Amino acid sequence: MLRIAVQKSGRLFEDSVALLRDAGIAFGSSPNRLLRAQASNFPLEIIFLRDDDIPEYVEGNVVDAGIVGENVVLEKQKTIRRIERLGFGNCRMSIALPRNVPYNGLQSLDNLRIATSYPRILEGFFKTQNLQVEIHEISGAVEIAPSLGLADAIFDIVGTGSTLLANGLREVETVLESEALLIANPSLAPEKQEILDRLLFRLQANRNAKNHRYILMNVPNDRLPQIIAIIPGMKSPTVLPLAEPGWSSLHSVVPEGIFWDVLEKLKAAGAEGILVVPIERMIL
Ligand code: PRT
Ligand code: ZN
Repeated sequence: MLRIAVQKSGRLFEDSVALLRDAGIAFGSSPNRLLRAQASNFPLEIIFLRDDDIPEYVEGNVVDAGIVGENVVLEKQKTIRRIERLGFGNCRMSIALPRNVPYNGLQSLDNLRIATSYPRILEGFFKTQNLQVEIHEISGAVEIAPSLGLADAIFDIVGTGSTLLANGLREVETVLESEALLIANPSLAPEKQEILDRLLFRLQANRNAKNHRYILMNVPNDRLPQIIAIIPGMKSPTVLPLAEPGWSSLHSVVPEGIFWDVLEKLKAAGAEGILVVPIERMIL
């Protein structure tokens, strides 16, 4: 049995639970009452924790794996293995100044007092810049520190930026971009590693499916070479004869990010009856 920690409540909770469910893992969850859930169809136990505790519990073998923001992983500096980037919980960590304070690059921050809940990341950043700042660690409501006179600037998580705006602050430097990560203990027993590999296989199949579209189209045979050249498929496309002589049906898989461009080119090159279909699961 593999034990995985996910956030008990908060910004990563829903996406973490959805990620496991999309991987076909069934478990009852009412995290407000229960702190653990047992999957009924996969050797997995889910433990619901505060996100800040997850890296330490993974390092200490209390759980085998966890889903947590990269920002927390970087701040906690625990010995863990990064397994996979999960594509949700995206945010950035930035330095912000009161709106009326002029900013002329990092030099403007020299010798300022900066409030943050992430002192280690901030310290690491300024070390690489060869600048001195005074870091004030506070555990929450960092964005009000400048207006209280506690600090000259802040370093915090930014999503849309509206919290900064509402507190009269402006983002002046992005220090890092973060997303949720799957992490694991560096020395899992082989049986546990095998379960983690099975989980990872499922997560990757889902992610590949989301990132691609299946396309089908009818093509006059004399245009086939030209049209095949347009398609950036996994391998070469499938070409099947149509009942109507001189025509073929062509099938392929196209990355999500470019399929509109590809469609336009295909149409211009003479493809007809183009269908774009979502993919349920995809194993490369
Ligand atoms: O209770 P627990 O300790 O588990 O949760 P928490 O309160 O420490 O964390 P939570 O649930 O707020 O965030 C969990 C993780 O989500 C963070 O560690 C990040 O990896 C990620 N994440 C993504 C964010 C945001 N987006 C985000 N916007 N975490 C926090 N915020 C804050 C931001 O600092 C601001 O105060 O949300 C507020 C709104 O942001 P704006 O910029 O959209 O206004
Ligand atoms: Zn937290």
